[in-house]
Amino acid sequence: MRRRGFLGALAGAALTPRAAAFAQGAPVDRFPEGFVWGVSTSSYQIEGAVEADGRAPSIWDTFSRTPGKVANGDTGDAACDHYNRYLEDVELMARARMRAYRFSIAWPRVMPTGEGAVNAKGLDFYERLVDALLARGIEPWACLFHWDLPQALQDKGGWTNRDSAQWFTDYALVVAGRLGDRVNHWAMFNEPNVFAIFGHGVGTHAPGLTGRANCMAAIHHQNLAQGMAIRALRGGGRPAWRLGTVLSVQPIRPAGGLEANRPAAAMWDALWNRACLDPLFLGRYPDLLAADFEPLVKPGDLAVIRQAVNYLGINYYSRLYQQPDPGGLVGTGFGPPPPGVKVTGMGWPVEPDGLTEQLLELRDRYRNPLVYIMENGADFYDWVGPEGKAEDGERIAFIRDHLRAGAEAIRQGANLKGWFPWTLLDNFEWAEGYARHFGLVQVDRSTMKRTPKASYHWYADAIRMNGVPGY
Ligand code: IFM
Repeated sequence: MRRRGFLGALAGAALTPRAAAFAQGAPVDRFPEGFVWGVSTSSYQIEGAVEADGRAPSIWDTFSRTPGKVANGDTGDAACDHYNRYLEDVELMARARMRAYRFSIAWPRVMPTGEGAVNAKGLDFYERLVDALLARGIEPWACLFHWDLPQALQDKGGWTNRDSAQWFTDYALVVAGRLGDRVNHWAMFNEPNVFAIFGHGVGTHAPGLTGRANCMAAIHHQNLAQGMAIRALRGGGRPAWRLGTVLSVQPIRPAGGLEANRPAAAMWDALWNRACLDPLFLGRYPDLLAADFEPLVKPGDLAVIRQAVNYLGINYYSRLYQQPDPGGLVGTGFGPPPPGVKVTGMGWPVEPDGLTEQLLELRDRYRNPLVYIMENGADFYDWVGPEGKAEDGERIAFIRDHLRAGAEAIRQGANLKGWFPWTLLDNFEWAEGYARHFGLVQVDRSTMKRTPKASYHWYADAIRMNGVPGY
């Protein structure tokens, strides 16, 4: 039903067994037994209800309400109203037989001033959510921080203040203390690198700080917080807990393939990829940034940061192309992708083989950690067809090709154990507001009605087959 178009052209041609399987809709790639099929979201992007039950403002409330910061003046005030509609959203996951859900906890719901007093009603919401997930056979994977820092902590310097590592550790213990009898999978952070770069260096995301020093401080203090929290959770925790973190890792290339752009690519790679991966797995910062981190790193910090995580979540979207830019954060800027490469609505190149490359690099450089794809997806225009179904063939092709790239990496020895597409619902895409659509499910902005897209049904097929269906 969802196979169409060019497959007709295959009719009569001599097919390889692989192409024949594809033409018949059989999975061309199967994943190992026990492969985890899930989906990811984040609190500020979907919850809404920003004033409900004692939640205090986060830096994203402040930022999005500042004129000119977010496209169309959008805010997360309503988002997808998931706070009130979570049962419907859990049902959507259950109907597709998703078996795991990575969501984030909003720190300002749980500890409105960031430290000290705990807001029981905030934790109650996550308890209701976790119970609903478990009742439908979906494993909750909780992420402790996906960018919505309590504004009260930002007023004390936020992640540029070294105390942030202790604030985070205390908060992590509170959340795990309440939910840890039901939640086993914990991610400390989501994309601390991206949060530091755009929120503290470039200034296009909350809290809107700029400059290299702020960016590096935010990176180091999140790294430290991660290490301290993992240590604290291990110390008083449960054996069933699986403690990890989630990083955005993308292969970096010189723009235009030019030799002259190679140093820029190396510098951006040091910042984007290595500044979080290297201290976690190798216990050091990259040489290219040594002078930046030197004033921040206190004796013992690197030993705290280097923790044996149970898993690494990685978010892969595309390769990044770099060239020199004297005005850039570290003297570099984004260059164009190779000519002819398709781009998504965000302008990001579609390069599934970059995922294989990335997974093999983790295999070779960091001793093949256990990896889950915690985000992978695309912003594409979609529409509701005559049958009332949201059609998004480009998204299906995107997910299909990335799943194949993941399967290829597994064949080559990568330790990839699960897949969480980004994302369940069309949501608040940070500085882009609601104009961008990454969801498997459409959300009508005036009624909040959920309409599963073709990609949702296709992904449900992938889960059922434990493989990559034809399309
Ligand atoms: O929406 C974001 C998410 O919050 C973090 N990773 C990238 C996604 C798409 O931009």
